[in-house]
Amino acid sequence: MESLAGKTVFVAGHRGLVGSALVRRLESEDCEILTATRAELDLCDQAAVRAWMRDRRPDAVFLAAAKVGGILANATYPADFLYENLMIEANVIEAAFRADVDKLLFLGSSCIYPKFAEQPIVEASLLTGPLEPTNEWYAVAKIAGIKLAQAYRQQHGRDFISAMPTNLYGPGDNFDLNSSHVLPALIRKAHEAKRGGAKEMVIWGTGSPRREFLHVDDCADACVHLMKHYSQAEHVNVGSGEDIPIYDLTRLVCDVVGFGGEIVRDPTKPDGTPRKLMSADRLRGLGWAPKVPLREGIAATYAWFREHVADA
Ligand code: GFB
Repeated sequence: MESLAGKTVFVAGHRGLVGSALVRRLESEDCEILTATRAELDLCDQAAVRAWMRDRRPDAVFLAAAKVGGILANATYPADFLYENLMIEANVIEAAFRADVDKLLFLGSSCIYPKFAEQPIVEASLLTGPLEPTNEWYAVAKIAGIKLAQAYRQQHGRDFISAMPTNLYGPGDNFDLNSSHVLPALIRKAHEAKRGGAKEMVIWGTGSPRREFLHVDDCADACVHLMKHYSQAEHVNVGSGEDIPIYDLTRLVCDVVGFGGEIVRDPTKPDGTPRKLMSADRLRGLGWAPKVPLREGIAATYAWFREHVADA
């Protein structure tokens, strides 16, 4: 699938962070974009997904629908994270097979890798060691998704591929302090501390874990690149190639937001995996590189937060 022009493309999960970025990105591809809200199509309902896919018969599918959340949400709702993600990916991948979809891209997550994987993490590290306990439920579901795509490729010759994005951020993110990932949480905390004239803001854990961040528009661009140019069984890491300690990230966010108070650590909250920097070599070898620098991406996301959340 060298071009998406004239194709019908289903973005599953188009209201989420990645799905909405995919829709923005696909608008310049001259394709017909199919979407379905949760009210129109429950992706956990096998019969409904089969019927929807049979009736629409898309040429390509981006499987960006998932139950997602930050470290606390993952640790608090293990059943939801495992069950919902297994159901969504099993239903969409199997229905895509039945409806003769030409190409499908499944989106996973960097948490599929072992907790103490050698850094930077190469794709071949999958299933070489124990997972990080705070998100093993989500990780197991995402590993099953990779294997499903590979199984349909092997047994039925389908061009189903997988991309593993690192920690993503950008417009449309979840800024709820209990369920969000770290970057939107820090933006909200710094903003509210500044607005409220607070002397300090609290971050979870020790601040020493390192994370890699990628703007979601870069992720969407990488996914379209893979859809057009990649057709192999092995999943592909999608990252920026750089990581940063959470404490330093907090200082960067505070600088962008304009909060000059103290940063206080809360060690009663989990750190999660100490580091998860993915190797970017494979994707770079396929001719793709990110465009959005971290500071610029944070500033744009802060502007979006102010307009759509804080001041809305
Ligand atoms: O982004 P995050 O929630 O998830 O947390 P993971 C990253 C790091 O930031 C952890 C710290 O060490 C947190 O303790 N942190 C500091 C905070 N302050 C905060 C805060 O206010 N909110 C949050 N949320 N974190 C997730 C997985 O892991 O990464 C998912 O649970 C998924 O399954 C996702 O894989 C990409 O990076 O630890």
